[in-house]
Parts: sequence; C-alpha cells; structure tokens
Amino acid sequence: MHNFYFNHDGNVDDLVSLLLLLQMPEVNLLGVGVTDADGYVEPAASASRKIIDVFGGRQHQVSVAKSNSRAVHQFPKEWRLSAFSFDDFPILNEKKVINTPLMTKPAHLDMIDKILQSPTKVTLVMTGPLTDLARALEMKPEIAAKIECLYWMGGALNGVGNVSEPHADGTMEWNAYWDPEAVQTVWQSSLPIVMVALDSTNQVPLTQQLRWRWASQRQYPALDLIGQGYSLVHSFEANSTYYLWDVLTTLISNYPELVESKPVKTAVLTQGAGAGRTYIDEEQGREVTFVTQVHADAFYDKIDELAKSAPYQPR
Ligand code: AGV
Ligand code: CA
Repeated sequence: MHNFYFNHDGNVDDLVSLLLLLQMPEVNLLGVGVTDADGYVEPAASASRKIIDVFGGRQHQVSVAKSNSRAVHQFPKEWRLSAFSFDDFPILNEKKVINTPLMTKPAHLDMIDKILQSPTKVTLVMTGPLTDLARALEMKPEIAAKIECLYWMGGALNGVGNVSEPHADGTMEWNAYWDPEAVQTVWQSSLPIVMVALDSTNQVPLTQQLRWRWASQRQYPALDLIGQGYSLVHSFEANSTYYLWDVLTTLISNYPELVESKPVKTAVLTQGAGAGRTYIDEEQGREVTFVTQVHADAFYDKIDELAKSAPYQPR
C-alpha cells in the first residue's frame, strides 16, 4: 500500500482521474485538493466529494480541500463551466447529502498536513497548476523530503503549447501558463519529478472510438459516468482537441510500465510572451523524468479494468 495525495483542477479528465485513482488496489489516498483553475472550485470540490461518496469504496475516509490559490492567467470560462454539469449528473446525486468531508483549511495547508502526518513517503499527483505545491514548499520546505515523487501533467518541451491567448506566443501548456512562477519554485526544490507534458499526452487524444468504447460498456456505472463526463467536452475551435492528459498522468503514477521515459534537464520561462514555456536546458536545467512514449492500448485497457472494478455504493 502506498500513500498518495491528489491535487486537481476540476476539468472532466481531472474528475475522471479521481474516479480511477480511487480504484487502484495499491493506493491509499490521504486527501484531495482542488485548485480553482480549469473548473470552478465550488462545483469541482462538490463533484469530487460525490465521486468519493459513490465510488470511493474502501477509500471512504478521503476528504477534500478547496484551494485559495489565484491565477496569474485564468482558464477560459467556457472550459471552467463543465464542473457545474459534472456535479449535477444524476448518477452522483441519488442521495441528497454529501458525506465526504470538506476540510476547512485551504488545499496547500491540507497538503502539508497530510504529507507531514504520513508515516511513509507520499506520492503526489497534480493534474492542474503547481501553485498549491509551490506555496506548501515555501511554507514548509521539509515536505520535499517526504514526497516520494511528483507526477505532474504540465508543460511541453517541443515548443508547441496549447495556450491561444493575447500576448502569449503559443509555446506553453496551460497548467504551466496559469502560474509560471509556481513551476519555477517547484523546479528549484529537490523532489523527484515525472513530467507528463503535451509531447506524451498528444499520443492519447479523445476520439470517437474511445467514446464508443465507453458507451458500449455503460452497464458498468463508472464507465457510464466516464462517457457522460467526456460528452461535456468537444473540440470545435482551433487548439482545443481534448486529450486524456490527466488520466495518463494519474495512471502512470501507479502503473509506470504504461509509458517510456527518459531523464532530461529542463527550465521554465516566467516572464514575457513565452511565460510558462518549459524547455530543454542541458547546461543549467533541472533534471526531471520526461515521459516520451505511451503504450496506448495498454493504457485504454487499464482505464476499462479500473472502471469495471469500481464499487457503486451511493452513501
Ligand atoms: O493543458 C491540459 C490541462 C489538463 O490538466 N487542461 C485540461 C486537462 O485537465 C487544460 C486544457 C487544455 N485544453 C483544454 C483544457 C480544453 N480544450 N478544454 C479544457 N481544458
Ligand atoms: Ca487538469
């Protein structure tokens, strides 16, 4: 059994990631933090608590904390709104009450508490901006030694980002762009980092075949919820193809054999039109484990396997 802490930011793949993380037999989830980034924090925290209520099974002790971190560059409102719909799905609302506790402390302090209270090292999975971790490290640098590894969905190393905003040059990934300084703060710490950047998530786009695959198995409640969740996101505009960004990151935190990776030295720009751009810097960069190749078929199989194993016990 390994202790994990999960900080996400409320978009569809973040919530699906929570659903799947709860099903991993080797994972003991210490807590969940929700950042007010790619989903409005109120419905994102509420949906997280309901997912734990309905699909948490043996992990029913998990609590949720809301972040009070603020964006440097906020996500588009249109993307942030999906959390409200997810939170209203009937499958999460059979019971009118929510039992999973909402912590009173903000998420970065909850992260500190949970890491310091853990008797063993904690694996940290983050599928949104790094701000809560950066603030936690600034307050209590000693948590770095208690973190087994950070698995982060963020960045892009090939110069092709997914931000299309005024004054941004398009080389950066959104989670890094939301708070570039936070990336730098985390990069300056000593904790091991596995970086799941766009270079690897580009290998797992959300396709019609995947939607059909989940639809054909909707007799399993968790796969029904996953299909419903992804029905909220579509890619009509340029630069808006949806990928399984966060689900890939979450699954490899416990199943590293699903990908190939290599050590690379990287850095981040914090200012100017390239703010949030991560890049290779062989001389002065900070070493991270960079995911290069995804074994996509095994990855999709693992999603099905975990979702099929999910208990459905509204409480
Ligand atoms: O940049 C990827 C991150 C992931 O953590 N998010 C979505 C995932 O949760 C931002 C994002 C990029 N493009 C998007 C995003 C889109 N088209 N819709 C919603 N979010
Ligand atoms: Ca996310």
